[in-house]
Amino acid sequence: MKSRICDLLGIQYPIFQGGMAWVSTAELAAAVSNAGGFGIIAAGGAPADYVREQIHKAKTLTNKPFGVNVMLLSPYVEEIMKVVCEEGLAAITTGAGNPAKYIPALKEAGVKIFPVVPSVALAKKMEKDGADGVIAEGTESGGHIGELTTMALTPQVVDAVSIPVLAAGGIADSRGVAAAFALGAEGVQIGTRFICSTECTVHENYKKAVENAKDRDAVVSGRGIGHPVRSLKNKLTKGFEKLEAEHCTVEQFEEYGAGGLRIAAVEGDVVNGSVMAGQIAGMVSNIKPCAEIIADLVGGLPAVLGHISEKLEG
Ligand code: TUI
Repeated sequence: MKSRICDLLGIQYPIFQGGMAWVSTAELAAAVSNAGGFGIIAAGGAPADYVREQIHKAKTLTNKPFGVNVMLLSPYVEEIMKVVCEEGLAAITTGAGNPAKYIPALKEAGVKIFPVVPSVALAKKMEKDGADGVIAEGTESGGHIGELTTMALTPQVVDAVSIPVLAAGGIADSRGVAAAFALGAEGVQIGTRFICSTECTVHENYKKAVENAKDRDAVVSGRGIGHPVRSLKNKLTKGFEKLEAEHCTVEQFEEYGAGGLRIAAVEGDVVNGSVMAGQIAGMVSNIKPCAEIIADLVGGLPAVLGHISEKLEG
């Protein structure tokens, strides 16, 4: 399992760990990088000092390359971009917006950039602006999502750009990895599977909720107000449903959900909090060390390829 992404970053496998706010801490990122993937610390909505501390912590836990995910709706984006440049990170990923204006400074500092793109148009723009690769993230993903599925978005992005494409959304085993490569991707980004890892520091209740989730439990709230977020069905998502049915304002919706992710991830209140997870949560039913998760993803590929050639070549 090799691609241009491995050479760009000096990593063994082109497997990015999703930058999940309140979930993707230094411990998780370091464990993924130590296992040959690319671990990513999520900046989420946290201040730049937190991000710097997390980077320093990860540097004590691994000597492999790792990155930071910058959520572009954060009020601290400018300072966080300065921190990632000063710390000489290998790469960042971005989400929830267009990072074009930060690309020149990142390039100057030697930090590679992989924006998450929900559309072909943004993928093309990112290539033109100097991105090193793009992450085609399908609506199967957890958290803040776009409209298109991984299956439809990935090959369209692959056809539109020459830089490497990673596929994300709905991938948690070797079948998903092989499918992503079949669509032309040269790497994958995996979030939900890594929530249920030994090294993930999220509250145990959050891990259990993902482990116990079934196929239709990861639902979307906020589509009606133009801010779709996927999380596990609970009292909070039922409240969102009610608010949307009553044609609430964006402000009312945001006020109801404020702080929900921290309540679930840190306090472990998975009834009233926001348990962001992707549709593939239904297939995640155990907790394993990151090294084992990655060994399974890679080690399972020959059997998947055997199945494909047996069924397709007769
Ligand atoms: O960013 C994510 N997923 C996230 S961010 C997040 S933090 C949060 N917490 C509470 C409420 C809202 C957010 C939780 N999950 N994924 C990457 C992603 N990026 N998904 C969609 C996009 C995206 C959307 C529009 C990327 C670019 C974009 O561009 C618009 C434009 O300006 O062209």
